[in-house]
Amino acid sequence: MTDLSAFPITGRWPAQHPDRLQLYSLPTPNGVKVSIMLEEVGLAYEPHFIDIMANETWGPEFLSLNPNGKIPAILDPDGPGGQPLALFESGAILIYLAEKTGKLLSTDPATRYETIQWLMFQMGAIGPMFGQLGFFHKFAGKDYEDKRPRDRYVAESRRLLGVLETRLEGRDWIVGDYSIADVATLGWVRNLIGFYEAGEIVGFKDFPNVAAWLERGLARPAVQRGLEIPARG
Ligand SMILES: N[C@@H](CCC(=O)N[C@@H](CS)C(=O)NCC(=O)O)C(=O)O
Repeated sequence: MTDLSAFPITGRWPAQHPDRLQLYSLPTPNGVKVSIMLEEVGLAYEPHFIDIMANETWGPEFLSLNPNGKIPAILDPDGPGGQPLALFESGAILIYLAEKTGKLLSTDPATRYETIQWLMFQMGAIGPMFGQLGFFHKFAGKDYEDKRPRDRYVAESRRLLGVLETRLEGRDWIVGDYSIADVATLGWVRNLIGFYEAGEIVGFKDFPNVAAWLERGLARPAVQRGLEIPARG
């Protein structure tokens, strides 16, 4: 039987199935990347709901796995060399799971780098910019009198949607077949026009390729399942 007791996070969120990959997450746009990926590749895993509103990522147990205090994070009992591997940063986790399972990341070197490039585009641009727009449009920042920060993130989000729109011209998916680049990006675009209620302010109707791609992605059963995981415990 696998023993994960050397990892303090398992003291706070015990593994009922220590032989399975442990997922510490929440269904936010960053969290669902990993749950969607796990549903897509069919690995056995055990999800743990981490309540960020209750600051659970800032306790010593969570910080012992991710010193940056953010979901998602994983602990794979069967990592490289059969040893446990703890990992944070959703982009790194997606690459790890793709390589572990041989799914959703091409082995053709050029296509592989192209996919990682678009994954990084999500990590470095789409996520941070859409996230700031959410803050200034829907959350605490919406009450700020000075609208320049909000306008800046509206303009930048709209510009990024334009990049995606051009990229998706004549394509079903961001790079070749459905890949981790799509897995990373779907939840963010869905959130922008859904939970953040920013569809109108960014003019989402001007991006029909992105809308069609989002619909294609959301039609995948694994995506639908992943969007609800982890369920609140
Ligand atoms: N770059 C990180 C970002 C993760 C992130 O921002 N997670 C948010 C939820 S979407 C979080 O845990 N926030 C909790 C907090 O900051 O207190 C990744 O992609 O994994």
